[in-house]
Amino acid sequence: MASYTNTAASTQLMQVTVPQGCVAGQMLQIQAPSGQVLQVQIPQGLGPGSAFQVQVPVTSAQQQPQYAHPQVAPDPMALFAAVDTDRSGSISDIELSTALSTSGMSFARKTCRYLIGMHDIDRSGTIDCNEFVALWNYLQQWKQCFDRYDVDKGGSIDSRELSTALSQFGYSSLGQSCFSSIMRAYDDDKSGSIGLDEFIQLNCELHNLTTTFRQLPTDGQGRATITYEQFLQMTYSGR
Ligand SMILES: [Ca+2]
Ligand SMILES: [Ca+2]
Ligand SMILES: [Ca+2]
Repeated sequence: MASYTNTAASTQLMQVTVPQGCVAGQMLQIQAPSGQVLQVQIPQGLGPGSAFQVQVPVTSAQQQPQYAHPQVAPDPMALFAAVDTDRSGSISDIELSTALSTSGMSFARKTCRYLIGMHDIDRSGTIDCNEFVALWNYLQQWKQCFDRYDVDKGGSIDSRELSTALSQFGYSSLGQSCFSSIMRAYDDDKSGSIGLDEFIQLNCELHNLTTTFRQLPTDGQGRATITYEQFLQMTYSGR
């Protein structure tokens, strides 16, 4: 399934073939030559049998630099119990924010609400223990993906790192001004770079908007003619 090309002393390109039954945007688990298990997102426009390349570490996990955040992830069940202090069996967006910050991840309330909406299976407006475990696993996959593109290990994704990430996710045709607009739109705290919460929100919404656009009839060169109403509808439904 994989072949390798050396690009630098510590990383190399690994070719990944999309397995049957998988679709663009889905996360795949791959094993790097270093033995590390990584999560990669299938780029837009690719289906089963298509191949794409990802940059992977060649050094072993033991030789990797230490990250700012703890490497030993806490048990999500214990974390849930610690945050659900009134033992109601569910946690709100504020409590989710606390749970994440306890484990070294500072998440904006907006992203906490977004994550709750995505994992609130019974539509109660809050997250129960089972929903939290699913949410936690989802976050861990994004954290691994984020760390891979945070090349300087500074804990945030700068414009160069984001450009590499989006290009490898299949958004290679974005012009500079479009790219800058996206970066500005998701840099909620105006830090000039993209944090993990901003990175998740950016990728989920960009994926949804792209999927919505691809459903429109196009002229074969990626151009679609849409009405004002269609434009508003696709923008808001994709967020
Ligand atoms: Ca719920
Ligand atoms: Ca960085
Ligand atoms: Ca930011």
